[in-house]
Amino acid sequence: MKSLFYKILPAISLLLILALTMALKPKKTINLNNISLIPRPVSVINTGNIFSFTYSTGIFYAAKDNSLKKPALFLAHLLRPSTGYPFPILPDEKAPHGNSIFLTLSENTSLGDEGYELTVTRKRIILSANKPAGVFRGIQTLRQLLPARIEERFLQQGPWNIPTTKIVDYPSYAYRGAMLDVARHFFGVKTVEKYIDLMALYKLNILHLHLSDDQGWRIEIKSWPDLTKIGGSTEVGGGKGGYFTQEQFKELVRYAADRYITIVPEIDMPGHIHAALASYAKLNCDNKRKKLFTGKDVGFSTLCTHKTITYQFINDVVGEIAAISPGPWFHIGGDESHATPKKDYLPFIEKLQGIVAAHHKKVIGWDEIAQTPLKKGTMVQYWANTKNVRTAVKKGAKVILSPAGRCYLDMKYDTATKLGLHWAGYVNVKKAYNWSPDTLVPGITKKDIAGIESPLWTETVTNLQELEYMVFPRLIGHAEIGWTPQDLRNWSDYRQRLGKQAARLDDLGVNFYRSKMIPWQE
Ligand code: TNX
Repeated sequence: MKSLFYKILPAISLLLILALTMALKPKKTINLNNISLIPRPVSVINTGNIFSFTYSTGIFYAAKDNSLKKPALFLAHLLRPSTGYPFPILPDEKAPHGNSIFLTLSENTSLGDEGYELTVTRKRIILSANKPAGVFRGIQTLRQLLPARIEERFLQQGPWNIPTTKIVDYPSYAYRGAMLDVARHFFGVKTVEKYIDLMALYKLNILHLHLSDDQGWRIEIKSWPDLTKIGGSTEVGGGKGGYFTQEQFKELVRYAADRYITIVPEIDMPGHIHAALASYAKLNCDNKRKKLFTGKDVGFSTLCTHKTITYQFINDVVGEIAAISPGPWFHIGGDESHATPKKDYLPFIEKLQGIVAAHHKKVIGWDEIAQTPLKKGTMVQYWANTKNVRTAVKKGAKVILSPAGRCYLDMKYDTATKLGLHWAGYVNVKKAYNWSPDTLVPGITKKDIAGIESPLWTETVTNLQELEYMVFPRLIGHAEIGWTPQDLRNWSDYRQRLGKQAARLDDLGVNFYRSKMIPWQE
């Protein structure tokens, strides 16, 4: 007996040593709590392991779901440059074995149009949704689970580890937008595309383009060429302005659609229209062309609402833009028409809604339009007047919330901010984040609200760097307000997560404002 024990002693010791080293070897895990997901998902379960990309990781989608090729391509374009791995895209009926990413459409209608389920195990990533848009939103979550350097566009050092997890996620509000004023200062295709890219990362789905104002007309209208030739030739401060050709506009529409973002075009009427009045004499009541305007005043111009030609003009403009805007909406402006007598404003807006409907679009207008009868399906955008919002809801309209004191990206952060205005107060990062849409306007509840939108007016913003400085990080907070349920949001948790976005924003080359309220980790 004793001799047998001594015989197997070496084997026992070896086993003991093996067991010990295995127990002592640090387990490869990533604490999901150290990872910043914005917007915060509805449900995240940490399953305590890791998945790693390898040279042979492929992106698979079920061949019957050909609509997933687009999100698959987006994912491959994101992953290839920084990892240096080929990430082949392969249609495959069955979920493949081995290290792979699998995109699929499920019948889980509880996820809605943009929800998704993301399951990461040691071997596989499975991303499923009801609609391709949901898969695309889920890709943004996967992206944020990866190290920030994935965003670099040249080869980076691995490893590319992702914590294993199961995430179920969907948005609170269907309309989650940003508005860019390309009229006060013009911003070209490349700038707008970068803006769209950054919106996509935070799951926004609407880009509202403010295409005309007193200082500039920014979209080619073939039947009224002087609108851009003259009206597009300058901007605030007298710079050279610019405009989108219809081809360029279509390119933007496509670029946004590839990211499941809808463009809402706005032609602001009957006020904010001086650039058109400077382009065509016949649009003026006195038949005299106005001089171009390069200042910052608002509320002084109006269309001549009694002239027949005015409605011919509107019909042509709405028709040409509607024809190249696949989204359901056309924004008619309607704000600050101080130069239009009220008795003219009301019938004008009514008539305008009819013209837009004739071109098969639904109207969005700033909150002033609530004073007129509203066609079914019209949405009202709150920026200043809560009474208008309540009136709109009584008339059956849904509202988009853009409260200036919370959402206006052109408001200064604080007294030290050089750019921006402050008529609606200072909007620091906390003030921009720390509010709830469903309690903002007394009498208005969640069912009345389509969503929220953050406008960047550009009287003081002249280039991409300045744009990014005003927009980021405030827009990121708005993106979370639109997506994440109220009971999962609070400032102290959010500021930590926002701080961890710094490296990602740096790698994306974003000139964001380093608010002292945020513990940035660069
Ligand atoms: C108000 S918001 C405006 C814009 C200005 C902005 C400046 C709205 C509907 N009208 O015309 O650019 O304030 O903050």
